[in-house]
Amino acid sequence: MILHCAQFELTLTRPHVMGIVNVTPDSFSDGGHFVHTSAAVEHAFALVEQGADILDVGGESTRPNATPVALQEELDRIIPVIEVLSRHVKVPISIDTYKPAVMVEAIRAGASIVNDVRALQEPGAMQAVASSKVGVCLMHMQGTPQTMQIDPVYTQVVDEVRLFLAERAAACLAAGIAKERIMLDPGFGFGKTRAHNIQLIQELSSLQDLGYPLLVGLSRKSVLGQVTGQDVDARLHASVAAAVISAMKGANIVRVHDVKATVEALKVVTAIL
Ligand code: 7PJ
Repeated sequence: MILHCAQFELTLTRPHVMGIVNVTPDSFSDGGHFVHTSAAVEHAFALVEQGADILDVGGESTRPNATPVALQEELDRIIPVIEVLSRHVKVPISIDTYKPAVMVEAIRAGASIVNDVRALQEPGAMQAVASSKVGVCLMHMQGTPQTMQIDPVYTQVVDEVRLFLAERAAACLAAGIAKERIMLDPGFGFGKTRAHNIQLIQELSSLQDLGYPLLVGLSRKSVLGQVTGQDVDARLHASVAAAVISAMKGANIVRVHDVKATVEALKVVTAIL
């Protein structure tokens, strides 16, 4: 499977690692450490050194209950980082945003992938991606980050996630976005209980027949805390286990904080598979 994102072509014959670069003072993890451009850039360089295949730059936390960030503040955080990275690293830069104006500016600054937790549902978002050549990650979420964890309810979580992702992919195709530019993500922790998250990972393979690369983000998430009893800063081992099982269930890209550990673990997976 090949993913086209701007000038990049990723051959997804082995699981790829997307390293998380937070530029957010209130982020769920690494909060406050990478607020400044230079710190975020240094962190990103380190992740590439550790083997990251993609860098995912985010300026607004989407953790449950996070305060929304104003457009200009989000731009001020991420644009300088993307400008430097796109000139200095050889891997695609992804922008984690749902705001069309941020997508447009990030693409102008050199981003090659739009990673949208709202799956291009904001007015103007679809057009922002369609009028470029960047790749796009469509993620499933029930509700909004402010309310999504209050009481998520599904009749059949896997079927509902699959249907949503299929509909959003179809909308992208209709808007002129080539199939090779699209990847799908069930959205772990976004309006899902522990049981929903576990069932989605158990049945991840069933999303493969949609015909698109699958991206999985479980790194340091609360479901791993629920299973291990560990705080967010002590979920490395759980996160690596989750990345390994995701890859074995068919994930083509895993979105992680801990790149070095994940890259090594996935080399073992690839050698054995
Ligand atoms: C995800 C994301 C995810 C995609 C975040 C966190 C919350 N993008 N952005 N998938 N999670 N595609 O990292 O804990 O799971 S922010």
